[in-house]
Amino acid sequence: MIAPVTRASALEERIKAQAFGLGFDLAGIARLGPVETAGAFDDWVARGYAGDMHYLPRWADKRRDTRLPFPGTVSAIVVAMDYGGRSETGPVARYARGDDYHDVMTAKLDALREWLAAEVGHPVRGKAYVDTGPLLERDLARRAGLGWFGKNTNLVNPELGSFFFLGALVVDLELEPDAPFEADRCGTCTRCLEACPTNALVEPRLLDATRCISYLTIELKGPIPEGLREPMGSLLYGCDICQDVCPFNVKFAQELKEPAYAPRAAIAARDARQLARDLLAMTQEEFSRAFRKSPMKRAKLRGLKRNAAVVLGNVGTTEDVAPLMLAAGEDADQLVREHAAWALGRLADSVASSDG
Ligand code: B12
Ligand code: SF4
Ligand code: SF4
Repeated sequence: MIAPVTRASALEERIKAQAFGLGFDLAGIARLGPVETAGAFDDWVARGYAGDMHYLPRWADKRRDTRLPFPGTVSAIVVAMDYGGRSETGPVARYARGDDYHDVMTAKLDALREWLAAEVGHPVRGKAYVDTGPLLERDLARRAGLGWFGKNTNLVNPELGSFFFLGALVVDLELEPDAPFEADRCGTCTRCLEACPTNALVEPRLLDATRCISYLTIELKGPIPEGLREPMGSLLYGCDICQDVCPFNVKFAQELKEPAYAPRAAIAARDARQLARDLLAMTQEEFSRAFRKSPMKRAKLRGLKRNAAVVLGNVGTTEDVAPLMLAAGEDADQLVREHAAWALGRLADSVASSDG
């Protein structure tokens, strides 16, 4: 008879090989159970750092034990998929330039589950999670050995950096877990904390999301606090700064290989000013067509117009005054009008100071 560990490890190796074949860049296995860092999550919410992301504190109990989101499951196959940290920086964070990673990765994880059922010769109960449920994905990924919690809060892998998405397939099969990633490879480095333009990293591994440009440009539905508009600079959607400066990304960031994440036409080759002007002038129909399947739909057109106005206020020139005046006077949404008026004020100040 074959010893269970030998059988199991052989299956685990085949699962990982299949995951790599599907296009994932890292794969590991974790046993489901109580979440060691659930306290860190609760503290973070209690401090108000989740801001308006009211969906996060929901299902707090399920977040404390990874067996609860899908009862009957006992193991997770945790994967990471690179999105090309070597691509140039720009007004849209790299992760959001192409198709929505939730769709791309969920389809691949569903395919992995089908393959697994055929491989073990019986149906496998389980579910793919890519930001789609009460799972603390970074916690699960560390437990599966994929990396450590960097001081910028991202999961960092020693040979891939951090420009990757995470996902998990929870299953009802007992699988041999990988060793958790125990080391803290940040050492004395604090580059990410120093580089953050809004001081959102209040201490190592503690992010005040209400100050984070990613939150302000994507999740926040209302006005962007005035004091945080100028530090947004030319960032229209998301922010990669605390990852760009990370030595593990400087060294290991990859070229983009997944075609689904390639920038869509509306973004490719547009600089911040051009893209901001395009968005300010866009109708809902044009937006729906240009951003079909894009993660940028999350901010909705009104959120993107708000962000575009801030960007033009920060990096615009006299050429941008006319589109901003149109938005300030005629946009149907008060949110957009107010941000456009702010931007006009900023531009007037900068023209006055360059004249003086
Ligand atoms: C809410 C959310 C956000 C929020 C808040 C981010 C945050 N740092 O908390 C906002 C909108 C700001 C955001 C931004 C981004 N996000 Co986001 N986000 C999430 C989401 C949905 C939940 C994260 C969460 O629960 N945060 C609450 C905090 C407390 O949890 P945590 O950051 O995961 O931290 C855990 C550990 O670090 C640990 N921990 C924390 N502090 C401490 C301290 C000690 C001492 C110890 C031991 C442990 C510990 O415990 C925590 C709980 O397990 C996850 C998907 C998911 N379901 O997990 C994606 C996710 C984290 N985001 C992701 C990405 C790509 C981004 C951005 C890079 C996008 C961008 N370019 O703009 C930025 C990065 C900003 C940053 N510096 O984190 C990826 C991260 C991949 C990776 N390599 O880590 C995820 C996993 C989505 C995915 N499926 O790929 N995001
Ligand atoms: S994503 Fe940008 S704003 Fe948010 S913590 Fe990192 S550097 Fe700061
Ligand atoms: S920049 Fe430095 S401190 Fe921040 S995550 Fe990377 S290694 Fe860690």
